[in-house]
Amino acid sequence: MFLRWISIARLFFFAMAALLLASCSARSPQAVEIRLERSERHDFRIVPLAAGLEHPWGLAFLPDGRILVTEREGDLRIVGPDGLAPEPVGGVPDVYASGQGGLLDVALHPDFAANGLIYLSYAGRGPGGAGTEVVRARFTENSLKELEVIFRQRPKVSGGRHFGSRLAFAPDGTLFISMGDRGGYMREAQSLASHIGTVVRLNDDGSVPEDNPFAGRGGALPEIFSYGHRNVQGMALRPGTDTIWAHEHGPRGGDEVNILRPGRNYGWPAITYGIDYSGAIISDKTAAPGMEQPVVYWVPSIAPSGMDFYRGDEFPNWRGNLFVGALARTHLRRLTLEGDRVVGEEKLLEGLEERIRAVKQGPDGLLYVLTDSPDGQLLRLEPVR
Ligand SMILES: [Ca+2]
Repeated sequence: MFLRWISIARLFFFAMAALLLASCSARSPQAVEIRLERSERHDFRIVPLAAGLEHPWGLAFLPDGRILVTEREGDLRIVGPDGLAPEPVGGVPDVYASGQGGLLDVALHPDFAANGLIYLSYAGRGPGGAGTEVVRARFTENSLKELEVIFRQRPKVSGGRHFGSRLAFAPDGTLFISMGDRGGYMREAQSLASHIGTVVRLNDDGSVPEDNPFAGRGGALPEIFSYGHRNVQGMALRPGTDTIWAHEHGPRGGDEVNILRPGRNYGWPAITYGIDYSGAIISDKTAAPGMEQPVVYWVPSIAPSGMDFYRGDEFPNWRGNLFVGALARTHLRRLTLEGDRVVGEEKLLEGLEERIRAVKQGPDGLLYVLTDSPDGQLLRLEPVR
């Protein structure tokens, strides 16, 4: 009798433990199985590091091995070796979490190990509506201190579309911030009197670099580096150069990868390879004098978000390749480059059927990917040898 009670108690214990595990599974990395993938140049496995992330958007690698992940609704979370920190990072500013707006990218200062500075891009409220902003803060004891907003897109306008926004540091220490045309304001992308539809370049404290292309020119906002952009949600420094590449969403068709050069006009909406969602013609031109052509464009759209160049040792046959996340056609796109030309493309992760929001190489030479959903995941791609 006594033994029977023991076994019933034991059964009860295991049942409760199973229930507890199940209830935790929303944030348990074990919730998703490891998958093996074959591809043209490397076989790899997809290892889930964290699940249950609410529309994760951007990621950054801390020197201690932990990973910062933004969630669009406004939380900044830390993924450690054994999963997520139980509490989000404190001190994150209030964001305009509506439509495509919210907490967007995160980047560490190039000298983070010494100064602890991090940067967040987000949609912020203000007179007129909302606009892309960037805050700089000191990251200490899992909290943000000494917050300082170093950039506010001018003007703020109504609507919840096309905020961009990615952050990228150039080798000279300047910070690039990408934005969008805010949806209903596409004509503004051709104006130098507004930040709408531009990429801006700032010093790390938010001041304007003296050598910015429009600094000192009357009628132009001095922060602007390039303009004529529709909605830039991917930016990365090409290794071995001082040049930042970007991609942007087209309308229906016409997503582009561009090489950002100072003062250049990337054409939106005067030239485009896409048409309006309604089928209406936005422009009958795909090229015009004084406007840049993309390195590559996609019709139909793949809805690109996040990008990085592979420069590590773990996937030697991917070295120099450009990786782009695709939201609409749910894959990770690998582009082979020769010089500035795209000579090959391959779709990875199609079997996941997940929108890919971000991709970044980690300091360990592995590739990290965020999936965009209310139950988003942080995945790591590891080579199978
Ligand atoms: Ca263009």
